[in-house]
Amino acid sequence: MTAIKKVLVANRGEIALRIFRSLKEAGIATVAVFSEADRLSPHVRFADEAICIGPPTASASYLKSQIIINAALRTGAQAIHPGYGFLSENADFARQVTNAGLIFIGPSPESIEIMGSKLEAKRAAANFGVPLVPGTSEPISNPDHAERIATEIGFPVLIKASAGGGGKGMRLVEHASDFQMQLERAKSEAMSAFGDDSVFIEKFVKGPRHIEFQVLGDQHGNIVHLFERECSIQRRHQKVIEEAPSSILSESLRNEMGAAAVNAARSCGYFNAGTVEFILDENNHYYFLEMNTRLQVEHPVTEMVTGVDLVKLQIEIAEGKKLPFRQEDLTLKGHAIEARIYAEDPENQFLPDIGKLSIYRTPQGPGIRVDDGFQEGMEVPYHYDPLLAKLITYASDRQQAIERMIRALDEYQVVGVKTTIPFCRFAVDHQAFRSGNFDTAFIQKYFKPGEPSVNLSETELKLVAAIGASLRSSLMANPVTETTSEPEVNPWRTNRLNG
Ligand code: MV4
Repeated sequence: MTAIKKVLVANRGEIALRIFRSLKEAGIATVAVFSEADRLSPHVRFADEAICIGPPTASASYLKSQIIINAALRTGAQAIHPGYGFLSENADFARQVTNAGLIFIGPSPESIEIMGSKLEAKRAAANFGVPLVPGTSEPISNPDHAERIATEIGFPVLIKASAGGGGKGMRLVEHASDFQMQLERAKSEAMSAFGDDSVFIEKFVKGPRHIEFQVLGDQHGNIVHLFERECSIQRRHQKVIEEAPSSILSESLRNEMGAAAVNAARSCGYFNAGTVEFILDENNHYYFLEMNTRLQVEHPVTEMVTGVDLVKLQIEIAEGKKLPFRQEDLTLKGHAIEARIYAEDPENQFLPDIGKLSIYRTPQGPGIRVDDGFQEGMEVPYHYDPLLAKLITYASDRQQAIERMIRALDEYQVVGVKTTIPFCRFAVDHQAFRSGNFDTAFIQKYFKPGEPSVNLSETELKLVAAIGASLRSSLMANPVTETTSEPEVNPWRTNRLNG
């Protein structure tokens, strides 16, 4: 057991702030690292100390493992929290951190390695009785043999890269006649993207739901699950809306899948926080897909419905403490929804929209949590993921959480960059979402880009533009401390889709 007194967070933006908050509550000193583009970012000011680690490009800063480890050693931090993205699922980084005498706040390098290989992950999970999609368990070596197996499984099949994940390096083959060509493409893509051309075949599950289970394990072999998150509302493998619990799971299916998730974690000797990803088919059969060996973007919905601070527990687990609860102590209460607000233009193929946040006001009030990394007046840097904020609403039931989300999205004021706020509003207000009857094809099915998603009146459009322009030129020079007149645009209307 090591009492951690100081932690370096090897990340930026909202997740760095999120981690600092739990560290501060635990009385642990905080160290931020930042690139030259992040000198003025909130995560830098929020930490007790901050160290510049290089130029804006991630590969020259947030991905520089040795520079980050040196920063920890120099500041006397005993541990590094990697957040998500960047170095979080890099087994070599976890190993280097440990070799430098520091604590990696996450799983062991071995667990990261097993789950980083989708084939190894499936093999490990299958050994622990976790259901898999029918498919091959070895990398394809003989193309003709592979085609025979695909035919036995039945088309359509997916060819997946073992080193891929999250939808990267996946190919759909609808007919046997396309198989050889798609196999070649999949292998060459996998080689150039991951330096590893191992691919495998799975039966294609049509219109699945994406359901993932949060797990926590300590270093004494105790593992529990903290129920599921429904993440079916995605666009090109980017999650848009997540919620907990899923409206489709019965109590018994939840318990069964939860036990399977714990077994998947056990199969690779897992400790710390992790996520076990399943797909659920039309007949409510579930299949293990992969395991993410990090804290996830959407972890707040789990925190809301379980009352557990996942980051606090990550730190305690890294210190060697035992889990403070058993499975039977954990219960679900209420319903939480998260909407990811990106600085992207839903009307223009979701291209990142970079600029200054001349107005930035977050919603407030009952059941609202905003995890963001921005303040009014800041520039959205173009070097990183354009996630502005995660807006989480919590209520006693799903219906109320939806109404609250719509209210909060309407209350959100962002001027200066285009955002996915109207798109999120469209999704949560959609009949298919409200009814709970949707799958991973939701956006493909219902969202028609090109149709204006913000339908303001002429007058409103002009006013928004005029206010934006005038604020852009004057706000930073003369910060507004008092308003003398009412804004002429009702902010409660600006994020609406249709009237
Ligand atoms: C699948 C699948 C259907 N059948 N595997 C996409 C992300 C990666 N984790 C695996 N993915 C899928 N794997 C089989 N055998 C459909 C998807 C998939 C998907 C999964 C979860 C959420 C959204 C998705 C969107 C498209 C495809």
